[in-house]
Amino acid sequence: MTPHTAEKTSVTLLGLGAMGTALARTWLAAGHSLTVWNRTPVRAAALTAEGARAADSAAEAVAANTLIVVCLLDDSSVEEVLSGTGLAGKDLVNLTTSTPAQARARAEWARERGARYLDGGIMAVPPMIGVPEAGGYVFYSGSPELFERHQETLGVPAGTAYVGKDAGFAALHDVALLSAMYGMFAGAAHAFALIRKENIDPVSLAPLLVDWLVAMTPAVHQTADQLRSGDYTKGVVSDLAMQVAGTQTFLSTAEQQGVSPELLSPYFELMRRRLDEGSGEEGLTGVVDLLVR
Ligand code: FVH
Repeated sequence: MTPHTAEKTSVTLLGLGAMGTALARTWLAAGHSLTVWNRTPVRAAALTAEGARAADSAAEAVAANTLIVVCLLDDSSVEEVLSGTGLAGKDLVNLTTSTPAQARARAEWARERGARYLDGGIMAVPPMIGVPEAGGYVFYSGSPELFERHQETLGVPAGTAYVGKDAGFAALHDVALLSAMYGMFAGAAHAFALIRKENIDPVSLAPLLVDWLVAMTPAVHQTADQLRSGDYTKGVVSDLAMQVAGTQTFLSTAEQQGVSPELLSPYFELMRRRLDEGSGEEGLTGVVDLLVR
């Protein structure tokens, strides 16, 4: 059994990068006994001053507690670090960003070594950790029993969202949300590029951009509803035929402003392809099907 201090689960944390250090501080502040290990030992020094115990090796850190949290750079560093440790009987929670396939393989790898496994996808940057009002949370998937057993401890650094038994689902949700974020940032980059050579203060454009993006994002619910029902014309206000006709205005404006259309063009090409399939009365949902190979 994992030892407890005042009913709080003791935690072992492997990996003290920016994220690992932020996680560690929240468990220490909440009164959890914490054993840490990092490849570069100096990163543990500040935490030992705050009450953590620094192990001399990953194997020693894993031996110290039942709950083992891993937050390393990537999946190959996880394998490297855990390979020499005794995982039998351990509750392994892997918060390292990975692909769904890597997460599923790591779950099987852990099972073969006698460990229970939960995978996590962190929807936060380090300053959001331990700050509930910042809205950060972590997707978890894998063993439901493990999630239930450790939900309280895992909820100390950030909110928790369990998304299923399939160990790959946390990574899949993580990557899906971050991919959408990059699309949004790409759009904002194009918008700023359009005004870059004009006498328009980017700081004055920023709140306009934010408000517009916030006003538009509820359309995601309509997309989801259409994907579920299969009716891509349901509730459409701005149809694809109109939107494709409008793309020329965006491309001409980019050209006139001396801005590359390379971020917009791939999306516009997909809209055109869907229109050419005879889907002019739909909105933009059909693009999803064009992407799925
Ligand atoms: N920081 C962020 O904004 C994002 C937010 C969302 C989630 N990510 C993921 O969290 C994982 C850890 O990220 P991090 O920010 O802590 O990353 P670094 O500060 O670069 O620290 C990396 C740690 O990994 C250790 N490490 C790397 N390679 C190895 C290895 N081969 N063997 C053992 N340890 C290794 C590194 O150790 P050291 O360089 O200090 O010796 C750090 O502890 C990550 O998956 C993000 O995608 C963060």
